This record gives sequence, structure tokens and C-alpha cells, in this order.
Amino acid sequence: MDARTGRSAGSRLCRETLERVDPASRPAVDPRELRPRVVHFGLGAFHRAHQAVYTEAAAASGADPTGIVAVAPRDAGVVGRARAQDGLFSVTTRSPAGEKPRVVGALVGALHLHDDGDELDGLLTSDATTTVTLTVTEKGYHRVPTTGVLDLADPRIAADLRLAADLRTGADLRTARPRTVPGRLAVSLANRARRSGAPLDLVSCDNLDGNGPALAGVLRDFVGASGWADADAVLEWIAANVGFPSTVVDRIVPATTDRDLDDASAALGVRDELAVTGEPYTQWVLEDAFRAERPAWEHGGARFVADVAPFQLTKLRLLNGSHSGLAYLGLAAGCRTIAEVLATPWGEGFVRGFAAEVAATLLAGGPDPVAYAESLVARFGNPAIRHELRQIGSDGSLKLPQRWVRGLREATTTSTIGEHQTLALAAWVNATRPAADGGQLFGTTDPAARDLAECWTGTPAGVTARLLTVLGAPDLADDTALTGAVEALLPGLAAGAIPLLP
Ligand code: CS2
Repeated sequence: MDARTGRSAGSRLCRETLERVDPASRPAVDPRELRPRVVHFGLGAFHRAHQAVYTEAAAASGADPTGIVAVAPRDAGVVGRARAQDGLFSVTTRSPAGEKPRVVGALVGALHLHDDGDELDGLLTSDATTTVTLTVTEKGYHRVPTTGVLDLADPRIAADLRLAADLRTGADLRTARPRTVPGRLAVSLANRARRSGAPLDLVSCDNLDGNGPALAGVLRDFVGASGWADADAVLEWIAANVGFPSTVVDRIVPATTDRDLDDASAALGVRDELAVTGEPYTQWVLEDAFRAERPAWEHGGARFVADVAPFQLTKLRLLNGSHSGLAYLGLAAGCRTIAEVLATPWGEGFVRGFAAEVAATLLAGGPDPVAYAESLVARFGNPAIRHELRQIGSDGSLKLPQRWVRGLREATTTSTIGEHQTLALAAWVNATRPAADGGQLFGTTDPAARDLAECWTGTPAGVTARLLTVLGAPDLADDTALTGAVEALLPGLAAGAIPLLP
């Protein structure tokens, strides 16, 4: 009997119980027929509803029997759940038209980054592994937000570097067990370089602009600081043999709730502790710059292009940028989910107005911004998706540099910062106010929460400038027209009143 669910193990989704699931909801492939070619870091909801689905579709097309070994960087619980279910989990596509879970069969293994370090290193150094994908969120890269370089002062990175330095005398690094993603990848890349040297691609699927170079940068920084005698040779090998294609991933996948698990389990007839929900829309654009043989994800609908930058900027600045704005405005107004915000008198207008302002900072060759904004209004308004504002509003100090700051900076040189962008910034400032319990006012979390809270202890007039400095934008902090306009909006926002902009 499972202590948490009170059900017997026999009713758990797994290979044995699949026959109880409606045939229309069963996986498109049998994972036992797949070859583990992809190692994925980040066993969260987004991966299960996105890359796993594309990989399964590619396998089901008959073109590519690739399976995924998924790695949980921190949470050992999810590894246990994945193993108990033979890697099977369901995805429920939520739309007003109705919903039905479907079991996905792309996972062929689940490992914990630290506890299963030796097995993971074996996979990462094996010639059979050609591709590593990552959804580890902005936090997983351990970058200094203001400069984008690896944060050598981060205690977890410093600990992994000490571990690496202990092995600098040429000891076998295969038994090293770093705890961070950059540490693990850097150590295993070095091992691969020293062994077969077979090429490999590392594919970041996180919402960073230039996510390929961003990943390459932190790994180079780690190797550079490792103290290994052959660090230069490892760096040369990486430059010649490891691809870092940039990508754009898109699908709205809210964090799974207990109710989602109950709903999926009831519909399947067996308990699914790994169920995820997502919107119908899904997109994956990848830079066609792989060094090794790559999975045939185009059979699942992925697009390979020469340059992802126009798609990446549009997605980050329009979708994620307006998402963050809606989250902070909605929290001020007492809403809980994005769909609730879209139902307010100002929600849709904010998305259109924000997009019109940001359009001037996008690159040619991407989607049409007006049509894109209309699609966002429809996607965000989907009442079947319960996407919590607190989830989107968390980690603002790591998200906003690529969602807002670079665009705002470009707007100050090419035109002016628009009213919707100013309002969004004011809503973030309002949401950084410290709560009595030491957290953030609306229950969001942020690794820089302490620095953000400190900004509120100085003179009230300088708060926006201080917060912008924490975001890595001292130039915007000096823009008194901007900070003045933001501060004029704060009393209204603190009272929960959202202005209706033309
Ligand atoms: C959201 C994203 O949580 C957030 O910050 O903006 O997760 C967003 O839902 C996805 O990027 C959509 O593709």
C-alpha cells in the first residue's frame, strides 16, 4: 500500500497495468524497443509534456527508435516515481473542447544526478549517447545574472570545483560526483574527451536568449576553473566536437497539482503520480547545428532552422515578457491564474499593448508580432489551464533580464519605453515588497529575494533604481524619466488598482 495515496501498488500506472488503460490512451511506442540515445536533465512537468512527446512521436513514425534517460538534478522522489511506473506517465491536453490523458512511452530510464553519478557518467561518455537535452530552468545554469558567466562564488559551484580540483592529478574522474548540472556535464565531457572523444550535442531547452552559447559558456568556465592539467586540451576538444544548438521551446505547462493527479488517474483507471497537463499549442524550433547524429524530432513536428534568434526573441519578449507582466499585475489585483487575469477588463489589452511596444525590438524573420499577440490572447485565456501567477512570478531576478531588460535597453536607444512596459516594471517593483514573514508579498520566491528586500530599506524614492541595479541594469536605474514614471504608478498598484491603458 502506498502511504501517500492509500492505494495498492497494483493500481499504479506501469507496464503491467497498461492493459487496464483505454487503448486510445496507451503509449504510441513500447519503451523497451527504444535505444537510450538522449540523456535529459530536468525530469519536471515541462520536459514530460514537451521533449518527451516529440521524441515519442519520432519513434512512433518508425524513423528513429530513440529513447530518453531522464535525470533529476535535485529531487530524488521523482526518480523513484518514474521507476515505479516503468517511465510511463500521462499528458492531458487541456482545452475548452475537453481533455483526455494519453500515456507517453519515451522514457527508458530515470537517474538522480548525484546518487546515480557513476551510471550517469557512463551514459554521458558512451558513444551510444549522441544528444543531451536540458530543462533545468534559469537557476540550473548558475550564471551571474548581470554578466551571464558561471558564478564561481555560488557555494554549490565552488563545492563542485573543489571536487574537480581534488582530481586534477589525473585521477579517474569517472567516480567524481558533482551536484550541479554544469559540474556534472563538465566532468563527463572531460571524461568523454579523454576516452572515445565521440562528438556530442548539448541542447539547452530553457528560456534564455542564446541558450546554446549560454550553456557552452558555463561549461567552458567550469573547465577553465577546474585546475585540470589537460583543461586546455579538453576546451579544444569541446570546441571541435560538441555542438550547442540554440532552441526555442514553447508549451504552457502549469505545475501539476494533486487535483491534476487525481483527475488523470481517474480517467486512466490506474494511479499516475507523474501526470502532467498542458495546453494544445506546442512548438520546438532548433538551430540546425548538430555535431553528432541527432534525433529525428522533425517527425514529431519540430522545426530545424539556420537561425533561431528571431523566434527566440519573439517568444521570450512577447510570450514570456507579457506572461511576467500579467503575473505581477494579476497578483496586485488579487487574481490567482493567468486565465483569471485575461478575464479582467484590462488583461487582453495589456497583452496587445505590451506586444505593440516590444515589436520594435524584435528581429525580422520571426512570427508576425500582431498575429502572435492575438494567439497569446487566445492561449492565455484558455480557462481549462490553471497556470498560477505565483509560479510565473517566481525567480523574476533570473527571468526578467532576458524577458524585459534587454528589450527595454534597446527601446531607450531606438524609441521610447512604452506605457505597458513601464506598468509591467512597476508591477514587478510592487511584487518585490517584503512580507512580514520575510518572504515576498504575494508568495513568489526568488534566489535574490534578500537583495530585493533590502532595496526597500533605503529612501523610498530610490527603490526602483536599486531594484533595477539588482536586475543588472544600472543604466536603466539612471533613467530618471523611467524610474519616476514607475514610482508614480506604485501607490495605485499597492491599492490593487490596475490602470486601463489606451
Ligand atoms: C512561464 C513559462 O513560468 C514562466 O515563467 O512564462 O514557463 C511559459 O509558460 C513557457 O515558457 C511557455 O512556453
